[in-house]
Amino acid sequence: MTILVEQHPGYWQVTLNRPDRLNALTAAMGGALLATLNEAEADPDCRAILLTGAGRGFCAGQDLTEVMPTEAGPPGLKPLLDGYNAVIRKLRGLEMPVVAAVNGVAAGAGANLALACDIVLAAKSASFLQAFARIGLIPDVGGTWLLPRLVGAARARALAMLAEPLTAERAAEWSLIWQAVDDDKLTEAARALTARLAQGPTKGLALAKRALDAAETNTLDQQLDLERDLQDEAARTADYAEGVRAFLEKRPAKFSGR
Ligand code: LHQ
Repeated sequence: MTILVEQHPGYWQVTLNRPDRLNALTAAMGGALLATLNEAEADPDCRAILLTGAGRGFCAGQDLTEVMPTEAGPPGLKPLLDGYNAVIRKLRGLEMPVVAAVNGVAAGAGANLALACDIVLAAKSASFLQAFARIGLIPDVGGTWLLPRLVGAARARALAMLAEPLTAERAAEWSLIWQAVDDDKLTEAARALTARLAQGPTKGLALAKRALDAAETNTLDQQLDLERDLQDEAARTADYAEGVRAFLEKRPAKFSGR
C-alpha cells in the first residue's frame, strides 16, 4: 500500500508510504492519493486531513525511475502531471483544512505537494528542496504559483534556479511554512493541530480557504464582493449561531462543522 490511512476522531491521517524511496511519487501512488482524498471528503465524520510521510523522508518528488528518457525519446510527462495536478486541485478545493507534517526531506513535486496544504509543520531536521533545476526541469505541481506567493519573487527565483535545500527553520523564517518543530514533537504537534482544526467551524474554514485562494487573482473590488457573499454564507451556518451563543454565554463554542 503506497498510501496509508489512519482514521482519528474528526480527521484522517494520510501517510505517503514508500519509505525505501523516500516516498517518491509514482503515477499509481498519485492516483491512490487522489482516491483517498475523495474518500475522506465523502466521510461526514472527517473534518480535517493530516498528510505526512513514512520513514525518514516526506516525499522525494517524482520517482525518477518511472520517467527515464530512453533512446526512443523523452518521456511524455503530461498524463503523469495531469494526475498529480488533480491531487493539488483536490487539496486546495477540499472543504476542510489540510495539515502537512513534513517529517523529512521534501523534494521536487514532494516539496510542492506539502506547500499546497493549508498549514505546513516541519521537523527541524527536514528540508525543502526545489530539486527540479538539478535535472533540467521546472518547479511543477503548483510550485511556480505557490513559491512567489509564499516567499516573494526574489526568493522564489533563487529557490527555483539554485535548487539548494532550505532548512525547516529557514523555511518558517521565510514564511514558506507555518512552523518548524523539534523532531520528536512533530507527530504530537501535527495531530494536536489537526484535531483542533477538526473541531473548528468546518464550513467557515472552507469558505476562508476559498476566499484566500480567490484573492490571488481578484482585484480588491472583486474580493470585497466575494468576502461579502461568503461571509453572508458563513453567517447562515449552525456554527455561527453556536459561536455567537457561546461567546455571550462565556463558554467555549462546540462546533458541529455545519
Ligand atoms: C529516489 C528518489 C526519486 C527515485 C530518492 N526517484 N528514487 C518530474 C517528472 C514528471 C512528472 C512529475 O513531476 C516531476 C517533478 C519532480 O518531482 S522532479 C524532482 C524529482 N526529485 C528529485 O530530483 C530528488 C531526487 N532525490 C534526491 O535528490 C535525494 O534523494 C534527496 C536530496 C531527496 C535525499 O537525499 P538522501 O537523504 O541522501 O537520500 P538518498 O539519495 O540516498 O535516497 C534514498 C533512496 O531513495 C536512494 O535509493 P538507494 O537504492 O540508493 O537506497 C535513492 O535513489 C532513492 N530516491 N529520491 N525521486
